[in-house]
Amino acid sequence: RDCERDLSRALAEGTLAVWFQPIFGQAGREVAGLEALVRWHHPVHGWIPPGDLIAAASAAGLTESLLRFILEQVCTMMLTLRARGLGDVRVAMNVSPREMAQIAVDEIVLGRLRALGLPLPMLEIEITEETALDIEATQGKIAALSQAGIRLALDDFGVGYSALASLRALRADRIKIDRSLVTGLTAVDDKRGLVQAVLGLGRALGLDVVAEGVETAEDRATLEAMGCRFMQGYHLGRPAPAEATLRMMADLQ
Ligand code: G
Ligand code: G
Ligand code: MN
Ligand code: NA
Repeated sequence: RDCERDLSRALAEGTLAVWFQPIFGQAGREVAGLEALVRWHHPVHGWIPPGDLIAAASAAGLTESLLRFILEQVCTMMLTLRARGLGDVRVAMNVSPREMAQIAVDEIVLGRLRALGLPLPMLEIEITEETALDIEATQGKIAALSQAGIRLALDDFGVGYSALASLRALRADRIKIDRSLVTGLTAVDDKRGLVQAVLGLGRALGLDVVAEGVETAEDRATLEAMGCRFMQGYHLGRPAPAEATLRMMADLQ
């Protein structure tokens, strides 16, 4: 695709958007966090998947600009939440292995939050095992973020192959169980067994566990009965623009 010029224009004009999906705590009764998800509606090609967007940004030398753009939207959301007395709501941002390896994510993130007077533990960075395994390029940055107080979540947990080692190396605060293990777990014994095992792992290590991909009331009830506190998925709330997300949160209060 020759989206690269369009991407630099979209960055300049701000036509890219960051949407937010709620992460519920207390088994679905309160919004404990929001996950920022980038969205780009290209005038000709339509919705561009985030993975393609990030690849196009890299090819165009715009990786850092894109990260800074997304971070800015995330910071705006954090400032708004604080202004509304919702400073306990954590905001999570995905950082891909390539972004973590290629740019000074630690300096950029810490610099921006400090400049805006935002509490560092209000931001969570979601990384995957792949990032954790690329130790040489990423370990120093991850440690700097974590030591400064930024939270770390290990995303897509349960589909990689050395997940347990990553958890230790990263000192993650949170595990997000990949939705392939969660969606439909009520009817599938081995999914339920795996989710139960990850919940036990979280308890043993003192880590919060989030179940992603909760698509039905039935799966939500099953997860609640299993003692899962944090849930995310289309059944509970879809990704939406900032204003719609804030309205949804106000309606819940
Ligand atoms: O939002 P959606 O379900 O289409 O996301 C698809 C993939 O893109 C997921 O793996 C998600 O983590 C990733 N993604 C979404 N938004 C961002 C972002 O802002 N930055 C990075 N690096 N990845 C993102
Ligand atoms: O890799 P990561 O977990 O960051 O991916 C998040 C992606 O999952 C987002 O693109 C989001 O739109 C999508 N998503 C969120 N909730 C659900 C859900 O309940 N079902 C499905 N199929 N996708 C979901
Ligand atoms: Mn994620
Ligand atoms: Na995930």
